[in-house]
Amino acid sequence: MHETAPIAFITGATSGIGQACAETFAAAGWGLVLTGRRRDRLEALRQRLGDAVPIHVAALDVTDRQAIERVVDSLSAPFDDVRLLLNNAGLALGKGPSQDADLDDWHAMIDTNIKGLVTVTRLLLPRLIAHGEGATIINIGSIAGHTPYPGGHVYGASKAFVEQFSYNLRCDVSGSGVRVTDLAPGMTVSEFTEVRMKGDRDFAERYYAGTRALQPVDVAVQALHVAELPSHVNITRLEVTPLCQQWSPFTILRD
Ligand code: NDP
Ligand code: 8X3
Repeated sequence: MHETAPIAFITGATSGIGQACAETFAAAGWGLVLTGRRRDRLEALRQRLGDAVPIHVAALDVTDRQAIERVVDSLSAPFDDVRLLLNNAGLALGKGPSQDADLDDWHAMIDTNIKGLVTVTRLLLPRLIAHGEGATIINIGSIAGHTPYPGGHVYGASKAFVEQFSYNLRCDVSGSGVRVTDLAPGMTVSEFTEVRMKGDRDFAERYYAGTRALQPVDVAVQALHVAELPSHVNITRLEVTPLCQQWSPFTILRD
């Protein structure tokens, strides 16, 4: 089984959606390259999943171009034959208005959600193209890339970038067999809100309280579905929200 396992390279595998993808893909027989900054969590995943499927872990900060180059260059068989790149690492920082935002937060979101994603993609593209038919890039976007909201500023804009980059990338790899999908979740219970609110766990608990938000595994099964579709099928964008999350009408300011 190990010899034939398709390989998924996952960024941000240490928590939330990325971790659920690691678990879901392992259960489906995929071999995994698991990355993220928290090495202890990567090791724990390797311990837990490594008996069933081949697992390679690499501590990786996607804002560090040289580190990505090192990780990609050091992949050896079977992990060098990447069938799926799951660009999941990402974060929001802050939810106040733009005029109060910390510029360092804005830059960190751009460095991670945009520059990190394009760097990992560019460096792994030759391997995906070499894999050919059936290879897939899933970029984790967000409903925030389509739907503006107060405090969404750079986070939402970074996810709009992810969507358009996915489409443009798909044009360029046309004919190579590589598929590209923008997988755009809505509200999902993870460490996302705690990170956004700089460790304010009470805020995060209140935010999810009384909802039936998506669980990370709900997104992971969508990713597995996209990756295991017949090789001639490309889902361009897949938006998934919990039933409890809905649009609002425009807000009208009156005199
Ligand atoms: P979590 O905070 O639970 O997970 C974020 C993951 O990204 C962690 O594994 C973290 O790993 C990793 N990460 C963050 N910064 C970096 C970095 N510089 N280098 C490498 N890895 C990094 O949040 P989610 O699971 O919810 O978020 C995953 C993705 O889903 C993100 O792109 C997010 O924008 C998106 N998303 C989330 C939604 C939600 O409601 N939760 C909805 C829509 C989209 P580590 O800290 O170990 O590096
Ligand atoms: C995260 C979803 O609505 O909190 O991408 O911005 S939202």
